[in-house]
Amino acid sequence: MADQRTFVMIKPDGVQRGLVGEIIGRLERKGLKLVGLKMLQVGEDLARRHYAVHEGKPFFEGLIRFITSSPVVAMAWEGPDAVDVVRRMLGPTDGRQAPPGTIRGDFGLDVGYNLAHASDSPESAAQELALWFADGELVGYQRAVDPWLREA
Ligand code: D4T
Repeated sequence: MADQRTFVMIKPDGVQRGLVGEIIGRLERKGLKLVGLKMLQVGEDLARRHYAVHEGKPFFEGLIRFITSSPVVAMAWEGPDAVDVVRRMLGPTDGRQAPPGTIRGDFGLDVGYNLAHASDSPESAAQELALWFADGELVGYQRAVDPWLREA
């Protein structure tokens, strides 16, 4: 299984609620590798580009207001099947439907305030990583623990 990279963003509610460490800790403990990380206040332009696929939907303007309302934490995570693995760790969009054990299922009660975003396909991961990170902001490195995470 080839490694993939995926884009993950802890949204304003996750930062405000003090869940940055919890969310990062879960992804770390899973064995995924953190290869990029920054905190930023998202501007209108980046917000609209990131959520361009939802433009025109009834929740779009509220979503832009929410994502620009307070800082977020943008990250790149790497691992086998990382896109799918992280989506399943987040759980379904609406925290009320998300099963316990998932990040949204354990911490969320709302469809909009749903703590974190993760890319939904390898193609959107590539697009989103290019949108959120400049060349040279992502790092590649070996971890001493890597041989203990997967059979050679
Ligand atoms: P993101 O993209 O943030 O990881 O969430 P999902 O991939 O799980 O969900 P999505 O693309 O369908 O929705 C994007 C974003 O919009 C918010 N939203 C969504 C909302 O506020 N009201 C709604 O009715 C829907 C469907 C939540 C996530």
